[in-house]
Amino acid sequence: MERTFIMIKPDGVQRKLVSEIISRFELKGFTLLGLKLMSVNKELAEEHYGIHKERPFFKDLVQFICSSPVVAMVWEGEGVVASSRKIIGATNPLEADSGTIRGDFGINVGRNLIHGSDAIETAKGEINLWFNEQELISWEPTLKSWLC
Ligand code: FUP
Repeated sequence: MERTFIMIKPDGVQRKLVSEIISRFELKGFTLLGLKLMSVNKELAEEHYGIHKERPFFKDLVQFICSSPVVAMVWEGEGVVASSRKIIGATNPLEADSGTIRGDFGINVGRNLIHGSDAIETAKGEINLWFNEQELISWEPTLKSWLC
C-alpha cells in the first residue's frame, strides 16, 4: 500500500495547527502509521532538503526547520502521495487554492506550514530518512463500517 511522508513545519506547530492538519488527512480516509514531535538537527534538515542545496533560500530553510519542533508523520492509503499534495496545496500559499492547508492558513512561501513527499519514490526515501522501522505500525482498521 502506498505511503507518504508528511511534516508539519515549525510554523504549523507554533500556530497550533497540528490537530487541524491531522484531521484533514484522517477525514480523507488515510491511515496514520507513524507520528512524532521532534527537534530537527542541521544534518537531517540538509539531507531532507538536499535537492535545494544550491538555491538561495536553502540556508534559511534549514535554519527554519531546525528552529523549533516539527511533527513528522507517515500516512498510508490508495493514491496517498498525490492526494496529500492536493490536500496541502501549492508551494506558495498565496497561489494555493482555498480548501487546501496552505491556501487556508498560509501567506509566505518560506512559512508554508507543511511538507508532503512529491512522488512515490521520494516518499520511500523520506520515510527511511525520518523514521526507523520500529516507529511505524502497519495496521488496518477492523471496524470497516466507520468508513462507509
Ligand atoms: P513543496 O514540494 O511544495 O514543499 O515545494 P519545494 O520542494 O519546491 O520547496 C521546498 C521548500 O522550500 C518550500 F516548502 C519552502 C521553501 N521555498 C522557499 O523558501 N522559497 C522558494 O522560493 C521556494 C521554496
